[in-house]
Amino acid sequence: MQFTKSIEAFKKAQEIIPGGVNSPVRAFKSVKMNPVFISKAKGAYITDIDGNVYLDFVASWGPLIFGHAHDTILAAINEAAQKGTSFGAPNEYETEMAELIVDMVPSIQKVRMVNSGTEATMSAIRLARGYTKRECIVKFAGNYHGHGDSFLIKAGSGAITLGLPDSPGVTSSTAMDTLTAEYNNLNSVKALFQERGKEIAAIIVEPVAGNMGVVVPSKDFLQGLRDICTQYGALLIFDEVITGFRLAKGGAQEYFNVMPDLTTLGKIIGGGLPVGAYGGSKEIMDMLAPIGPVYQAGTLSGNPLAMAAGIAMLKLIRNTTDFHSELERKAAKLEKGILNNLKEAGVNGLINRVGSMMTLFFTNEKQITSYDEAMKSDADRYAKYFKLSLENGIYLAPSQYECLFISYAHTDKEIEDVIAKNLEALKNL
Ligand code: HOZ
Repeated sequence: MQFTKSIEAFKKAQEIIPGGVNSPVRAFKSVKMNPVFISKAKGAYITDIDGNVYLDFVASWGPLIFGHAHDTILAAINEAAQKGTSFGAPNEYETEMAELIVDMVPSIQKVRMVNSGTEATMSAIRLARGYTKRECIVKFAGNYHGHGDSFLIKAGSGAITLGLPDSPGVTSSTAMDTLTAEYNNLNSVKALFQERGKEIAAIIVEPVAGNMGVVVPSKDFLQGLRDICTQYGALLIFDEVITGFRLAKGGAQEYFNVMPDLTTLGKIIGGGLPVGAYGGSKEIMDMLAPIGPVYQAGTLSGNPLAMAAGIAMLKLIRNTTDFHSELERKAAKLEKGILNNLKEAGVNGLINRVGSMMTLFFTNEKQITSYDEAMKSDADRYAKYFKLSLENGIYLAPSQYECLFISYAHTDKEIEDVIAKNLEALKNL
């Protein structure tokens, strides 16, 4: 495989864009490669500017759950674009989108649209603070909620990938209001509440962690968080930017049957366009301006193109009766195939998976249930595996600490092909 044009493009980009990228993890630093520049994508495949075609398991970090450039979503965007690209004024797309979200996500009665998952989480904790009149939040080591200041404390995703889980530029007073607990460890949460329960506005959690690699919540963890929040009068925020609509029509809250007070959404509800949202009960959401005192705004919020794409996406999900069962079936098939391959190749590793999100960890650990355990993985081995996979025409996340996403566009034949190529890569590590 030739990467000549991507190498040139990266050189040029680095001169005028910090690190040559607009989001750090894209730079392929942790996999020690030159990033590939993408020219186009359709269905389950993406193509780089050298003409290399890859079977894609990143799916723009999750949202393209029906594959790239789906005809129905393209038609919706095209139709909306003919009528104008931005109004900065109320439009009926927004109400239709809100109706779909309220209908599908069990705990949401009212929802506010924003432009990214980061905006959604930043706004959700402001709302939680305004509602409870308390200042601290609890987050979990290795969870990632976008790049808002309050969340760049022991953060996952690109922050772990680059070894920068705490960022300079976050003031010490902001950092002091973020208390960190251990994922899957209710005692670590209880200890924080016993000491500072009256100051804690909210717990924010990825109901399935997807930014330290996939880490599955233990049976009692999410319900335990619900109980602690109820006991202390704090709000429970599920960051469903990844899990929303992916694990079930109603996201992780439906999948695990645990209801948060606030939910943050992103990615999938834009059908690949920039979008985010946060929602909850009428009582809490009505604290927002213009009804209530908590301020949050945005010219592009509820943008007609993003709404049209998101509406088309949510309708596709809602109307495809075998959607989640098919994702589950294909993902289970891939998981089983890779686990057999690990044995056959004699490589130490394990897979964490919930529904269509999974991570193959190269590790000697028996299980990965927390940030500390995830950090013991062999990121160098992943880098080698990534390179071999890429050269075999398989596009994986360029970091050990991200997810592999199955989409409805992946066929059984493609999954079988990937399993065969995976064995080859594992044997060559
Ligand atoms: N883990 C991030 C999304 N959940 C990766 C996307 C990015 O940082 O660009």
